Amino acid sequence: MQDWELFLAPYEQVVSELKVKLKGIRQQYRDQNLHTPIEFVTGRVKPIHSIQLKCQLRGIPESKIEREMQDIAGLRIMCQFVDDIYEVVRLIRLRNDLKVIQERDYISNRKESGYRSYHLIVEYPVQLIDGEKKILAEIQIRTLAMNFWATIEHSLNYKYQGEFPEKINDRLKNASEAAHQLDAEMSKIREEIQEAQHLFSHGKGAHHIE
Ligand code: 0O2
Repeated sequence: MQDWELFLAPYEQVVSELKVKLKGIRQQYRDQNLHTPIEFVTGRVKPIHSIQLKCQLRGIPESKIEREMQDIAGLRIMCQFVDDIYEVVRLIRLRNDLKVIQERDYISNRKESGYRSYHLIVEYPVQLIDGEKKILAEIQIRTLAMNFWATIEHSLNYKYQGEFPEKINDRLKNASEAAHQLDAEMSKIREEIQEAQHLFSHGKGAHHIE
């Protein structure tokens, strides 16, 4: 690649714009005093050395990076509840400033490692001084518990360079199940609270949550 900085500039632009837009969704819910399905948003442009490494591992020639490497621009949306993830996906699908071109549900189908998240690949038209350019971006949507697991697993993986001993793999999978159970329990607690509030506000008296 002749000039990485120039190549990555539109990706920087896309990450900044999508961050603003996704944070905008959160703000709209807050302004209306509603539960927001988005807790927080982060974004990054893949570092050059990671792009080069992925090219080597997957045999991607530099001329095909733009179409074949779909996560150079990466956004991550953290949610409180699993249901929120599907609500965010619905909101993103409805938008007409981007086009969803691929979806991967690693929540219903968790990865072998124990990884859970919902991935969307979107095509986003960014306006540059020499015209419009369609850029691919990956949006990962996950709960705080999924993020907790993935963040730690990723940093441990880095230390072990992807080669965990079998026992560690099993323990990480168990930890992933524990995070999954925690998500399920939090959703159940929320449902019971909502049910109690509903009964109370409809004049059926106090309801005890057991
Ligand atoms: P980084 O540092 O986050 O950018 P495929 O190879 O076809 O299965 P592909 O193209 O690798 O799919 O995309 P996939 O699996 O849909 O998403 C890849 C990204 O998801 C990773 O990016 C991670 O961010 C995340 N991810 C996927 N699997 C795992 C996992 O087991 N553990 C953790 N912690 N994250 C995972 P990068 O480029 O690997 O890393």
